[in-house]
Amino acid sequence: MAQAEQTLQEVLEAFDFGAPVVGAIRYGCGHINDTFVVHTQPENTCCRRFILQRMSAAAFKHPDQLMENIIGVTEYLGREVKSHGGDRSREAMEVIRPKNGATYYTDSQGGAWRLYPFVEGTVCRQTADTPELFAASGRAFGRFQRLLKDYPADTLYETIPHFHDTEDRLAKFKAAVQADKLGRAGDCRTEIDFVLAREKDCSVALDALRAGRLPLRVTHNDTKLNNVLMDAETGEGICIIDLDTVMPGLVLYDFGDSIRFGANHCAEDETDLSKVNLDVNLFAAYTAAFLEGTGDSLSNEEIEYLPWGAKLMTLECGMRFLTDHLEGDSYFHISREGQNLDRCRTQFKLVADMEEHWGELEAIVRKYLK
Ligand code: ADP
Ligand code: GN1
Ligand code: MG
Repeated sequence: MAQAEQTLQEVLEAFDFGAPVVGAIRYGCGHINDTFVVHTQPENTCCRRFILQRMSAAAFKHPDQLMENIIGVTEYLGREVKSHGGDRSREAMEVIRPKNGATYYTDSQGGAWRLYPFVEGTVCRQTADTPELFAASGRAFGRFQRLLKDYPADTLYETIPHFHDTEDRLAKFKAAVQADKLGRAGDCRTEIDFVLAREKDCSVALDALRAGRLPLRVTHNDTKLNNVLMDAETGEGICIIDLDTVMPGLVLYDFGDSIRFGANHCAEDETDLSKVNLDVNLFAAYTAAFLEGTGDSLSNEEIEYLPWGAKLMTLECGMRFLTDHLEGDSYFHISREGQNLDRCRTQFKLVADMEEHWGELEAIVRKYLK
């Protein structure tokens, strides 16, 4: 039994669920945290569900700071949603504190656990089957960005330092290749050379930031399709989840990470690379919807850099998967040997596709310049 399961009983007792707990099982497809759905049975109503998560110790060194960020952001979003006449319980996450009043519970093994209400009447998608669905996620992430536009960014802790610092990711990747502690680098020569041929790209967004051409904003930084809950009836994206990496960043990070994950028709770990193709129509649908969500808050330069967001987030994520493969899969959860290398290969195939369609991607975003 995995360690998280072993301590589950202790953790369940640390929270007040308001009704007897009837079960807790693993849930979702996240790569980072250990997520459980908890079922409770109130006396006179139907089952109430909760999301209980053990935060990843490999990813997050300071759960106290992480939770302070999340409480600040969810309370702010809650007020924004209410002031726009929305339903706070469905459109913004809410942290439920443990009985001891802290923001999370530390178990006897040192694991850090938090609790959220389960947002009912929603679905979480793993692939963008239709342009409409993908567009709905884009509107939701764009709106998220706009709602947080006046959030005091300097109060946010950097939960993972250098998270989208692609130059730093490149340096860490090179160190992993150099150390080659498991002797895996020999089998990854093609992928290693793919990165080395694109070293200069890793500085494109950071150079623009340093030159003052792109502003820092409050960004989500992990805008995969499965980090937005869609209304089960209407298909609209209603609640943005997985707020662990809400930090100051560039808007192109949020745009790009969504494209990386969703603008194709395969799983992130697909092994048949002939099936892995960038869908330019999905790119176009997402662009229109994301920019509808952000309203008129973006500058022309931010819009012009959006294709770079797609390419950089995909290249960076591929590098991260490969680094983890070389280092022994200690960061991203895997369910089979070689899965991080497979994930890396899909990302690099998508980068190559983006390069091939670069002119089309630029033409799509150019339509939105003011
Ligand atoms: P990870 O960082 O590991 O990706 P997430 O916070 O994204 O963890 O949660 C994993 C999955 O759990 C999500 O993709 C989603 O399916 C589900 N989930 C998370 N929070 C909620 C919630 N409040 N209501 C319903 N489902 C949720
Ligand atoms: C992780 O937490 P999750 O599964 O939504 C990762 C992202 C990667 C993604 C790749 C905190 O996202 O940065 O892009 O996997 N999150 C963290 O699928 O590292
Ligand atoms: Mg997630």
